[in-house]
Amino acid sequence: MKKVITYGTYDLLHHGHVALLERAKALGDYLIVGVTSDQFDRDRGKLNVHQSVVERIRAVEALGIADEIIVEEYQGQKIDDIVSHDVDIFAIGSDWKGKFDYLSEYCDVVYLERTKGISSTEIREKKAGIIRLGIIGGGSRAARFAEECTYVSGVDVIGISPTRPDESPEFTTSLTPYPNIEELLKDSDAVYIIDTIETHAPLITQALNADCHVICETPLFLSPDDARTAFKLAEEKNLVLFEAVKTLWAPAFRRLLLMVESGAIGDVKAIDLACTQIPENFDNTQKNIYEGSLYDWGTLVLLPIFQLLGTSYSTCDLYEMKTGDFSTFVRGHLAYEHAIATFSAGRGIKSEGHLVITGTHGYIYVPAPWWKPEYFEIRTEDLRETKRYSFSFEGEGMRYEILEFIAMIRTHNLNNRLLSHDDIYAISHIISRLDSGDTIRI
Ligand code: C2G
Repeated sequence: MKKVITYGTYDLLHHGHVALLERAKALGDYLIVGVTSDQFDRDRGKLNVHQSVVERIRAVEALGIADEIIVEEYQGQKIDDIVSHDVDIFAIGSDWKGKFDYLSEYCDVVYLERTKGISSTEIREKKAGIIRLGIIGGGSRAARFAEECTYVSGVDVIGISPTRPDESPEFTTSLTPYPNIEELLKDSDAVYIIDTIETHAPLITQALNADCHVICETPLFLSPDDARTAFKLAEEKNLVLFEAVKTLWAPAFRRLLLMVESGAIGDVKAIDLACTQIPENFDNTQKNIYEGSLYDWGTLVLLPIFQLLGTSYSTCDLYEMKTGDFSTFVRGHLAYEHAIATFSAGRGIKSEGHLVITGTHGYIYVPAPWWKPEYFEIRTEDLRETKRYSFSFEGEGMRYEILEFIAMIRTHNLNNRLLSHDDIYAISHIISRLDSGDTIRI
C-alpha cells in the first residue's frame, strides 16, 4: 500500500484545496492530511486564519478524500510523521517548490501544480473588505509597521504623510508619500500614528474627525483629560482608538499574566522592572523633552503593574533626574494595600531591563529586555524546581497588535480586551505629573 501525506491550513476550504487533495490521493492508496493547529499557524506568522482547527478539520473530513487526518503542531513534525506513518510520498502545492526538498531523505517529494485564480486570502478579503490604512509620521518604525501589515490579511497600506519636515524619506521610499495629512485621511479608513507623545492628542482628534480608526504609538496621552476627550470622540463616532503596545500582545506576556493570575507564584507582593535605552547618536541637550523617560516608556513600565495589581494604588512617589529640561530617569514606587511596585524608566541611561514578580510561593523572572518577552522562568526556594517557558513570536509582536486592531474594527468593538480606558487614564495621570512638576527631583 502506497501512503501519501500532505499538509495545509485549509482555511475557508475552496476548490484549489480540493483539487490538490484529490491529486495527492491519486498518487497512492492511502492519504494522510495534516491540518495545522491554531498555535502552529500563529508561530509561523500566519495570523489571518479565520476558522479554528476544529472547523478546518471538519471541512477536510467532510470531503471524504482523506483516509486519516492528523494535526500539525510544530516545526519539524513532518519528518516525525513521515517516519512514524511509514509514508512513501510527501505531496504539496507548487507554491512551496524547493522548500521541502529536505524531506526527500525520508520519502518521495512531489510538488503539485497549484490551482490558479483562487486563494484563502482572496476569499477572506472579499468576505470582509479591505481596510485602507495610512501612516502619519516616519522613521524606521513606520517602515516596519507597513511591512508587518503584509502579514495581516485585509489591510492595505496606502501611503504615508510625514509629520516633520526633516524626516528622512529613506525608510519610507516604498510607501506612497502624501503631501499632507488631510489628503491621507481622505483616502484612509484607518491610520497609524507614530510620533512623540505631545503630538498624539491633536493628531488623534484630527483623524477621528475625518472618520478614521486610529492605532497610535504608546504612550497615548499626556493627561487623563486628553484621554477622556479622545475616547469620548471615538465613541461618538463609533471608531476604534487603539494604543500600540506590542508587549501586551506578545504570547509570552499574556501567558505570564495568566500564570500569575492562576496562582503560580502565590500572592503577588512586589513587582520590579526597568525600561531604559540609549538611542544611537543620543544628545539629550538637543532632544525634544517629550522623548524623555515616562513620555516614552510610560505605558510599558506601568503595564505589568496595572495588569497584576490594578490601578487603585494608595501612593505613587516619582523620583526624577533631569539633564536641563530633559527627563533622563524616573523611578516610581507605587504602594498598594498588600503590595509594592517599583519601576525605572530612562532615556540616555542604561540599566538591566528585567522584570521580577515576587510572590508568596516563588517569583517570575523575565530577562532583559522584558518588554520583548520570549522567555521567562518561575523560580522557587529550591532552584532545581525552576520552570522555564519559552514562546516564539514574530515581528516583535507588531503583527499581533495590528491583527487585534483590525479585528476590533471588523467586529465593531471599541473596547480593547487587554488594556481598558481606565488603565489608560491611570497611565496618563502618572505621565502628567512630569509636566506638572509633581516629582521629587534628584
Ligand atoms: N493550494 C492549491 N491551490 C490553491 C491554493 C492552495 O493547490 N489555489 C494548496 C497549497 O499549495 C497547499 C494546500 O493547498 O498544498 C493547502 O494550502 P494552505 O491551506 O494555504 O496551507 P499552507 O499554508 O500552504 O500549508 O505545514 C503547512 C504546509 O506546509 C502548507
